[in-house]
Amino acid sequence: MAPLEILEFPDPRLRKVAKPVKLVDGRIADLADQMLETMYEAPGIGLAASQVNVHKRLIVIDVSENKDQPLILINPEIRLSEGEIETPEGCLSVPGFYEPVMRFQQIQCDAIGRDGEPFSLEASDLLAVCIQHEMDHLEGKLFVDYLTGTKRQMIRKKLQKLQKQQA
Ligand code: GNR
Ligand code: NI
Repeated sequence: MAPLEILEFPDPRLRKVAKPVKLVDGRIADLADQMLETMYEAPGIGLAASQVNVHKRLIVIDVSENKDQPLILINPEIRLSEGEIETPEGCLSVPGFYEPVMRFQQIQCDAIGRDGEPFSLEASDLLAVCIQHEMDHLEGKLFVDYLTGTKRQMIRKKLQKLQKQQA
């Protein structure tokens, strides 16, 4: 199975707000599996459906060392959040750039799994950061939005130049 194409900043499609998944059916499960494959191949520790141009509230994550703990979160909601943590973040849609971003250090979230069953998850540190990063994608938000305008423009110019060379 070929990996899905990942949209890159400043593609305006990354700015769309994703819609809730109404029914977790086989097609959604297949999409989640394809997204995991795309994420592992990239490689990355998370991927939001928005990044593969599917504007539905679905994210996949694996922060484990051995890449053997895939998480699929459908319609994720953060219920509780506490503390602060600053981590250098990267993004498959902003390739090659890493900048520190402030996030909640610990969160509790509710989501629906690949099997259609609701579940809750407590997360801290990198997993918590990754969930927040992916949930931002569902709102059309990117980590570069937390940087200064100057830095964001510099990144945009560099990426646009690379994208023109590849076209
Ligand atoms: O692969 C990724 N690494 C990463 C590192 C720090 C904080 C967040 C991330 S998510 C990113 C993959 C991605 O772009 N997900 O949307
Ligand atoms: Ni990202």
